[in-house]
Amino acid sequence: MMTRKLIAAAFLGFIWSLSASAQDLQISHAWIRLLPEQLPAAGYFKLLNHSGHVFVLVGASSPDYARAMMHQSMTMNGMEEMLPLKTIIIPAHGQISFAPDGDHLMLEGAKKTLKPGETVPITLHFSGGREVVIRFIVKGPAG
Ligand SMILES: [Cu+2]
Repeated sequence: MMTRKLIAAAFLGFIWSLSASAQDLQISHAWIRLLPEQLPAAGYFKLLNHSGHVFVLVGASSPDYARAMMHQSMTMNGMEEMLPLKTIIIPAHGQISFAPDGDHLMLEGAKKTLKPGETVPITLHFSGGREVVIRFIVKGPAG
């Protein structure tokens, strides 16, 4: 009897934390910069963590692109380099931003022709299996 109550309480707590998590993450300024020819597009956004726990971003995906990778831009020996990012930690009550010349989502293999003004759904994957889907607005090369 006691055990069953504990399991029920744990289960409800699990459900609560899942639903609370989705509201705890606030994503804004989500946009994609298209580049000419077959060049990959770049995805940018701001993510605020309103919760008291750490979130770990582990990847991204989109039905409109074959691949969505997390990259970091940096200058090494005067050359622009991009390094893959495996995980990004968002501290409790912290924030991260993917912005031009910094971290970005590298979107390769567009599955259809996208035009400025359209939106593209991108799923952000967090450790623990949590996912958040955001619609990114498509902009031209000038941003
Ligand atoms: Cu890149």
